[in-house]
Amino acid sequence: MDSTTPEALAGMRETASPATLPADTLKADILWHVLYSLGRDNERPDRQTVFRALALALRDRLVEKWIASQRAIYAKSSKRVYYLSLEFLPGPFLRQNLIALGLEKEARDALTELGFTLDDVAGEEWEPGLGNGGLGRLASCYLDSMAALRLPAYGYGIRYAFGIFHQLIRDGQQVERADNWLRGGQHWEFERTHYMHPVRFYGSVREWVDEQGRLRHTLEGGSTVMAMACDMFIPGYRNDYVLNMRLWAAKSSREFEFSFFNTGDYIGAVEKKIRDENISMVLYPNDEAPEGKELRLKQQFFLVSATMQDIVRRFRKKGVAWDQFPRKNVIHLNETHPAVAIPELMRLLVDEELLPWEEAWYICVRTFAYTNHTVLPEALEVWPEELFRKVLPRHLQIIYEINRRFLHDVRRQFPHDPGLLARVSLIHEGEQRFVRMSHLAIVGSFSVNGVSAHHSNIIKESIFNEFYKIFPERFNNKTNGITPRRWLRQCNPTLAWLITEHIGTEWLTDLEQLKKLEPYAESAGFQKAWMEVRLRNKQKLAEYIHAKNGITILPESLYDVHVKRFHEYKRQLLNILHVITLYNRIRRDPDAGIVPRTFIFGGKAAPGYYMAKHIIQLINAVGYTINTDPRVGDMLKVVFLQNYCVTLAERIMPATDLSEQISTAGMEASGTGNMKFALNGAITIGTHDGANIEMLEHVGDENLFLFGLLSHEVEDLRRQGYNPRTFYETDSELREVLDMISGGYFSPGDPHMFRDIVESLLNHGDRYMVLADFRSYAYRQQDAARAYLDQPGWARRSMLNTARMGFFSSDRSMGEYARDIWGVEGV
Ligand code: OX2
Repeated sequence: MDSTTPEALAGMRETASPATLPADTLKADILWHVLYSLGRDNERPDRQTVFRALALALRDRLVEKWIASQRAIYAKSSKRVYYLSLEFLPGPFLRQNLIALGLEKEARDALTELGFTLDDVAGEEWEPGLGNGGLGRLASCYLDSMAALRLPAYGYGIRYAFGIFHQLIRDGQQVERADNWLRGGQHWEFERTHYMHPVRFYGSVREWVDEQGRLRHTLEGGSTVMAMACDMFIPGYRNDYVLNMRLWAAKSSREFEFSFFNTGDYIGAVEKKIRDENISMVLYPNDEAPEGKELRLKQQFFLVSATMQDIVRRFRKKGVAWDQFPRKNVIHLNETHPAVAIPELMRLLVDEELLPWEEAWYICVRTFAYTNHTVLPEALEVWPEELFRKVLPRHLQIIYEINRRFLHDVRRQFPHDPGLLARVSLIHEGEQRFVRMSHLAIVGSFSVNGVSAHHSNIIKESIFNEFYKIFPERFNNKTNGITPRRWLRQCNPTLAWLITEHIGTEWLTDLEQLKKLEPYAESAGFQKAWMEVRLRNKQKLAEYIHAKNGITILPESLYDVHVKRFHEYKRQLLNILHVITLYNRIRRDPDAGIVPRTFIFGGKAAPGYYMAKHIIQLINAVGYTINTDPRVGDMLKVVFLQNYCVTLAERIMPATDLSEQISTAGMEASGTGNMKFALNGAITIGTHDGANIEMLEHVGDENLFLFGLLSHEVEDLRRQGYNPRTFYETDSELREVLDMISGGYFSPGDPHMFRDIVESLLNHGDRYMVLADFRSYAYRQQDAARAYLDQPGWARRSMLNTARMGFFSSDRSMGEYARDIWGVEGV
């Protein structure tokens, strides 16, 4: 057998240990599940049925290991980590689970005997899109690494019935369709129908004095919804350790239904049920722009309340005093979305456990840790006080008390800065009052971290500078990472195998081992093999594009890829301005010697984000014009791939030459797509932003194309009064491009179609400094093209990118969190 094939790769089972259920019964198990779990004829099962049965057979193996892992955590009485996130973006599970369990080869064999291929069967899986983008995907990479490191950890989130919408492109525009990911059945999870926690909203607070003369608070009235646990398993890589991602689904409370039924209001009872279960119905599709809707606040508290009940239940089993709580538990807040956990723990301790406030607070601030993921002002979460009072009246009182005591301390520490109190207050005062969730999270946590060195510095120096002065010891950095199991081993099996052939398999759990590839960077033979693998990956993507978009692209062309959420700060617009520039150069001189390029775009825009959607439309319009212009031929192609998601990312990463990471400096907290591309051997063109800066330090500046303003230059320019028009007036190529867009060149049927975009640049201040960075971007793109012409040079750069990405493993990130923040070790 050809040793470079994925099949051969699947054959390596270097550290595999026997499952309790033997591997060689996989086929029999599949057939068993076809008949007994799915109720289908197992003589000729169809592909979907086989997929589901295989998933169930794997779940059997996962659950055994999960029970064993839970017992081990319990036996060691370990401190537990609770990772709370409103979003998880796990991607398809099948291949990942097969790899972790060491069962890829067995699965291929079993499926072959049943007349299927693994590729076909894996294609049947619909990924759970329970996140918007980077934040949710990071949470999933982290769970994978927590499992790899055998950490005593749990992921907690919401099982939305509808995840992030499915994106279609119709007439060049984004159209949203509901993502009914559960319609195919729930083969990976266990629904704990017997296992529910009540969650209470609304109502009013009654104050009373008990026999001991204590002031007590009791919530009266309100409405109760049940949270049902749904467990999904996250296996560690070949280590027999399995973690649990517990997602809560809303169920109507029985008592209520019965009381309605008894009074004969049947339809009323059903309506109530539907209203209650709406809580976990849909993920809000806004990335970095909180929606501020009541239902969203209810989702947040729903997750928090149910999870806290779980945590307290487990803690109580230990039978130790409450002051031991922080020694036994750490609760990590992924962004501020679950920050109402802080007042919720206070409520439990003060109102229910009757601890004195000071003691309760002491426990609280030793339990919580908070990760900030953004500095965009519009993304910092705030809630109108009125809404908060309506939904969570007791929690608002508690937040006020936290704030009163906090401001009292600040006043003592900084007596000569009266304005400071208003700036750090948990409440924004003004015509309307708002609860500032980031302030709550900082005041209530012992650790506050950013997600790249650059971002963590910005936090300390600007947005949270005053908190940094108050609590300097709380602030720290934990640079993001990605899991090499999914983002190299799984998505790029042939490259993974080539690497393994040369340096062994240790890189899978110790990514720094990739350094051992460096000596091969000069070897002509290895370069050739490397580029062959890459070309094959590019051919596969070309086939996919042909099938999906009907566009023929040259696999030898430079694949220049920009995939991520659409947001103005991510500057897909800057990219398309450059595309048009190249187009104009070709129009002027078809023999200009332009390096053939394929521009690939993908990403979703929030349904209500007008400008982002408009930019998607512009890209598609430009693509149509260029792809159908006979003067251009194979020199330039523009492709928009619809419905960017984890599954699609897995196809794209291995086939990319140039990775676009071009946010306005200071705006992208970290980025993680940047890491996935580079790990697969793409070269980055990017700004001095987020983790790009650390990537530069690791891969070296010959191997990465940096350009554009630095963060402080962006700020200086803004302060001095940035005038985008000067760039328009002085740069004739840029002017031509903008005139074409506003003049209807790409929208002949409706010449005004894209005027707003040009307006935003020229007459509305160009907030994201697209024009200021245009020329340096265009120059750097020329460098990239020139570098691509030297294929051996490109191969060397590509390999060095992969070889030097070890630092960006999520195993490293999780190791740092475990050691520096959580104080836990592997079980
Ligand atoms: C994203 C950030 O925009 C991105 O830079 C980062 O890599 C990712 O989180 C993971 O840390 N919502 N999404 C993000 O921040 C918020 C808020």
